[in-house]
Amino acid sequence: MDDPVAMHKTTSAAPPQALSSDEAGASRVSAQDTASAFDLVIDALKLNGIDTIYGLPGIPISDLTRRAQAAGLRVISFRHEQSAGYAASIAGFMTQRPGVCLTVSAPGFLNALTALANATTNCFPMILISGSSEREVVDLQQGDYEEMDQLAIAKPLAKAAFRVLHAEDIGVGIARAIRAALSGRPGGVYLDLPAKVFAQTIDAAVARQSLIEVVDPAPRQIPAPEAVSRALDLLKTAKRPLIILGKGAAYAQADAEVRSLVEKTGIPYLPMSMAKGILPDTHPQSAAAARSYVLPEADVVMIIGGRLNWLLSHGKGKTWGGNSPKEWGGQRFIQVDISPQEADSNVRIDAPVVGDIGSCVSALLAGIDSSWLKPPAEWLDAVSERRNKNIAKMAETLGKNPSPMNFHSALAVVRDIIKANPDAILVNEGANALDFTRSIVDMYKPRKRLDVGTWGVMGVGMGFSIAAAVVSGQQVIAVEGDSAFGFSGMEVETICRYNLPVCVVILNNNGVYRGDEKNPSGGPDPSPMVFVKNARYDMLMQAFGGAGVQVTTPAELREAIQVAFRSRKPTLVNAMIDETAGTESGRITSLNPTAKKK
Ligand code: OXT
Ligand code: ADP
Ligand code: MG
Repeated sequence: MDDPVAMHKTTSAAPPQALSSDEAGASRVSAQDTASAFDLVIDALKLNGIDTIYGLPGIPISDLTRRAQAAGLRVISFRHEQSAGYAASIAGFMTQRPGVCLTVSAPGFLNALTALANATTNCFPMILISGSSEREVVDLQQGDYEEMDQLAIAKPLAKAAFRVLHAEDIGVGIARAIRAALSGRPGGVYLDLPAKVFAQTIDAAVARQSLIEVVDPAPRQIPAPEAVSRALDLLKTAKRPLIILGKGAAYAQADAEVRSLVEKTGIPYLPMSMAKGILPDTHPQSAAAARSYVLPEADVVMIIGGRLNWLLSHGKGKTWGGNSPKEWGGQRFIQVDISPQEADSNVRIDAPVVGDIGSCVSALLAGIDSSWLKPPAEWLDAVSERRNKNIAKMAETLGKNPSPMNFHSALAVVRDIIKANPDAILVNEGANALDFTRSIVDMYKPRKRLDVGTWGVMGVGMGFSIAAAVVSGQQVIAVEGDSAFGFSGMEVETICRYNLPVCVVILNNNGVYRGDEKNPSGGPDPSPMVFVKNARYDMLMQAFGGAGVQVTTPAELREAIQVAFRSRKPTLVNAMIDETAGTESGRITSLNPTAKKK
């Protein structure tokens, strides 16, 4: 960039008034003698390759959104900050650049905070920038407009949190935020910008000097050679090896290396939900359909970019062949991760390989030559047999056409659609709507499946869909439980406003998990688990000019999605599902306290 800071003639320290886009555009190109804090924020972001802001305007950041748009940044304005935050976080996951979310003070900040915490939990790089109130008034608790000590509140939920008090420090603040979000294990970063900062202007030459273009924000981390040898030595001893790919492996964008490692070793692999598609789910080495067989049976497990958290039953207990929830199944583990603290979090890791996945997998590959012995045929055959059995069972179920339509018959359609459109991005949330989609719909390319992640959080659907469409330009299909959709449903207006190629498919079973529950007291209120029966979510999309279709059969569903994909028009397909088809909490019923008691 020739002139990172657009300079302005500003005679007072008052915040610049709202600019028409003409004025704002002109002010950015003409050489002036001072720069405003707004311009410093915009130019610092641009200088670092950030081209989109996801946010919701208001005091004190409205002008920042206007000026950012005038300066050529894409500003996607949402109806609720939580969706903007989720959008930013998933943009970070998809692009390896921190997604930026911009909000107003206290309530706006808090609305986005769930998304920031979710980003940190999921290792997504994101920066939440919030305007805030006057420091001295906040600190004396004198009741300022939207008063809140935001920095203190953000700290425990973010990977890092910073505040900038002087315009001269904006460049440093944004540079630190970018480095914190991207380096090592990625995460959510909070940047506090009090309204007073926006009122500041500084000398343009000083401003120019203050900006930092972050060099190598996510440095490669090369694993120690002895760690690589230790891992390979352990892998060589395996009779029943297994590779588990987590979403860190998807984030790392080392797709060719990961594929090569899997294929050269010949080891069966299990993709975690958002790692589906790093290799196509139809790959002969995929053990996804033999999950409950391979986990307890494997003797050496190599985890690449995944954690032994609840989704992997903490590496022990029945899932892994232990007799009690705490008992270790006897597996030996290799863990490839950028975080040196991750190993031993749940069970002993015999061979930690610490570094970025690209470097680690390349180093492992360097130690695997043509003399490498493939796993014993006995193991491969046993995995294949189990897998083929489950796939055949699934094919039988998917071949049925029950009336009313159920999860399987509806998702058989989505499965075909993704197969025919492997570049489409699948966003997925719900309970049954999530779990059935994960096992039924095969993914063919990396980073095409975006879902509820580590927290199993509802509400990501529309934010993820919007960012996925904005970042990639690809068609998005969001498969949503009706409850899940409700958390961010108003964002269909945002989808229509930006005319994004998003097709929302609601698997509408009239409730949370199922729609047939009754009030146990016999009173007039409905059960807490159900919604208005046969709700017309499709009309919500129509209200904003999108296409809304209600369907009751797989044939109608197929037609509706195909039309949406052809037209790329915002579409909501309200797919009516048998309200008795779901199970409590989908596949994680056992996590309910009553089930645990039993
Ligand atoms: O090996 P076995 O035999 O076991 O078989 C497995 C695979 O081998 C096999 N499989 C296959 N077979 C054939 N072919 C293929 N291709 C194939 N692939 C796999 O299938 C089985 C299952 O495979 P899977 O899934 O891999 O294995 P398993 O054992 O299930 O894996 C375990 C887990 C833990 C890894 C997995 O289950 C998982 O990833 N689970 C994620 C669960 C999750 O996160 N759920 C979301 C949260 S639930 C709940 O909390 C909800 N809430 C509360 C709430 C939340 N979450 N957030 C907020 C902000 N507020 C409140 C709410 C409100 S869900 C919810 C709404 C629900 O209602 P909706 O209307 O939205 O949704 P519906 O339920 O549809 O009504
Ligand atoms: P999943 O839910 O798919 O199992 P997790 O979110 O639990 O995945 O784990 C992702 C892991 O990937 C984290 O431990 C994180 O430190 C790691 N990770 C993220 N990016 C990289 C990278 N570029 N290189 C190595 N490890 C990474
Ligand atoms: Mg439902």
